[in-house]
Amino acid sequence: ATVSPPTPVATVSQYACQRRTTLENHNKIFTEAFEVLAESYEFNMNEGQCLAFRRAASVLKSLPWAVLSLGATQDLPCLGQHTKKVMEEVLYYGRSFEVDNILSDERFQTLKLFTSVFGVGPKTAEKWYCRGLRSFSDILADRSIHLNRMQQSGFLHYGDISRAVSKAEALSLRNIIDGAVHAITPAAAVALTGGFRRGKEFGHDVDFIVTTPELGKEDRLLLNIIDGLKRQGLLLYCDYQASTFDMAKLPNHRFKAMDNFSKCFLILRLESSQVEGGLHSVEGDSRGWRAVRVDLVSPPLDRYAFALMGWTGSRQFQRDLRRFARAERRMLLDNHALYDKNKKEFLAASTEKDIFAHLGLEYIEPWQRNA
Ligand code: DGT
Ligand code: MG
Repeated sequence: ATVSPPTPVATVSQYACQRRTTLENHNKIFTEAFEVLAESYEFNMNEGQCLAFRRAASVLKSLPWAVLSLGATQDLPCLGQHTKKVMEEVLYYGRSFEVDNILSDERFQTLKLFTSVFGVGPKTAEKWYCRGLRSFSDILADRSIHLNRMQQSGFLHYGDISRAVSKAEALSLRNIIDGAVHAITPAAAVALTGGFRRGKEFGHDVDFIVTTPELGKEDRLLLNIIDGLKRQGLLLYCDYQASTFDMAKLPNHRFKAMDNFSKCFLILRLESSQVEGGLHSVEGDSRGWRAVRVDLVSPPLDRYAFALMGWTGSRQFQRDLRRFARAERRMLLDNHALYDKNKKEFLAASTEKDIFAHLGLEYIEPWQRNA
């Protein structure tokens, strides 16, 4: 890796979908600081500032060189005054005092701890914090708190699901899902998506897309898979959501909303003996199994490319694809469809390459979408 910008410096796009971002991050010292700030703004419901720091981090992640001076950032997009001030501190002192203050702040630490539980978002965490709760034992001892089913499972399996999932574990899960799917119909297919498709070695969960060539059978397929996993004794938790997909609806460019495909959020039991090289978690291995978070989504086959694109991420890459489509092409993109507002028509796609081509973008490989 080079440590200074090559001359002349190629212009860097403000859109992540016009940059190639591998997992090799030469600017970790800055992007890790930005992530803390983004999270802190997220806890304070300041979406604008949160996104500004995520965008800045994403730009730095795409650089094939390390930033060694503020001067080197002069031509980079998405770096505002605040981000540059943080970079300056990191460059001169090796740390940002603003970030250090956040990291030692009791409210930040508590919200971070609470939101690390499956099923607990920033709002619930805030509510618990305001009641004076500071630890898991505070929460579990408070009789006035009602935990929903998801949160109960979150606490029950906390040790396992807060530990990273390895690629070997993800591949073993693919075999298990594959087996469950093919026991139902040999015509169905399973694809590993999310961070693992982008080449990550570890993830917080494992994401799969399952499809059947028979249109309209998506809900049935997922229910059958769930049933199969249950009969094998592998299902520790299941939140199934039937499809609410409406093919006439225009795509929603806002990223926050989840898509409307049939899906389920699961916690599965993974046996050590099924994973090449054993389980990633030391503690889990002595027990012989571990719990893992798995998401399955089942789009209709004609929407497969859009679903695959959306679920492959990264979040920042997908946000910018949608922003680019709207601002630069007058098109609306989401996990379901692409709509051209000029022509007033939907644009079909059977592969991700079709979607990039409709948008007039160079194709970016999944492993280059780690924005
Ligand atoms: P991980 O699991 O932490 O290693 O990283 P990813 O990239 O697999 O992230 P994950 O599992 O949270 O989500 C997988 C992809 O699904 C993500 O890259 C984008 C998409 N996705 C996740 N949550 C949302 C959401 O709330 N809205 C939308 N539109 N897409 C989402
Ligand atoms: Mg994931």
